Amino acid sequence: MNPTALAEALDTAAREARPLPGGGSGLTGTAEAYAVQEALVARRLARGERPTGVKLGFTSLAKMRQMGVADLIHGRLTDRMEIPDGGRYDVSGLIHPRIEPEVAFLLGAELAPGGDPAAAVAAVAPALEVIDSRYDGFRFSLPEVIADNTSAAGYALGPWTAPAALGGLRALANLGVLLELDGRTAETGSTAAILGDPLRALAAAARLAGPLPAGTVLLAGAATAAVPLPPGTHVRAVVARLGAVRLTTGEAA
Ligand code: 0L1
Ligand code: MG
Repeated sequence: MNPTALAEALDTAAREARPLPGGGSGLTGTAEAYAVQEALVARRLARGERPTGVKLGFTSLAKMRQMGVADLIHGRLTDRMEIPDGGRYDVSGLIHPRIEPEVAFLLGAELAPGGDPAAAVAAVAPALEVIDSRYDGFRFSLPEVIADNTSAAGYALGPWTAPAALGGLRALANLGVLLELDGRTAETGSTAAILGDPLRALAAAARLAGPLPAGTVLLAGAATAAVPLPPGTHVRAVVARLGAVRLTTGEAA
């Protein structure tokens, strides 16, 4: 399938919540896969969506093991994907959503590849990411998941904290992370699972997708494996010292 046709097929799969079979795209290289991702995101922007940031995937061993891959990947975020903190999120139009706890960065200045990530950060926040692979059963090759904008579907951001309030960004290297569904612990972990220190994710994002302009939101990657996200569920993620972020999925029809 050529890149434009695959981008259209992935876009339609997302809009109609009808998954494609994974493994059959014929994509072999990452350059080709990112060209498909760009064409896919361009379709969203042409419908009026606004770019808001970048996300990284497979930044933790738990996620790499869960999905059977070993490479860092990146995708694009848009305003249409943002879920207000504490808000309601309709999952009825999704295929098989999963949710994972993350750390988000807000850039106060441009970050070029090789630039100083700490100097560019305006604030950090606890975050939730909803992923929804457009491939049947979350089964895909690495180029296929890159083409599918790294399964991006939605994200919620908790309160922003300035680095000075943490005594500097080194504090982020090992903070406890909790993911609760309906008040029950679903996953626990540490920010150390994110490349050993989430700040490294920022440097990686600048290298892979930079320069990143001021105002960019970066989802640094999951601190735990992702868990299924059914309708009618209250979700809360807590990152020590950063606080909590919440969402509730709509009831089943
Ligand atoms: O956010 C992520 O970790 C990207 C994951 C992409 C693969 C998946 O669908 O789990
Ligand atoms: Mg993620």
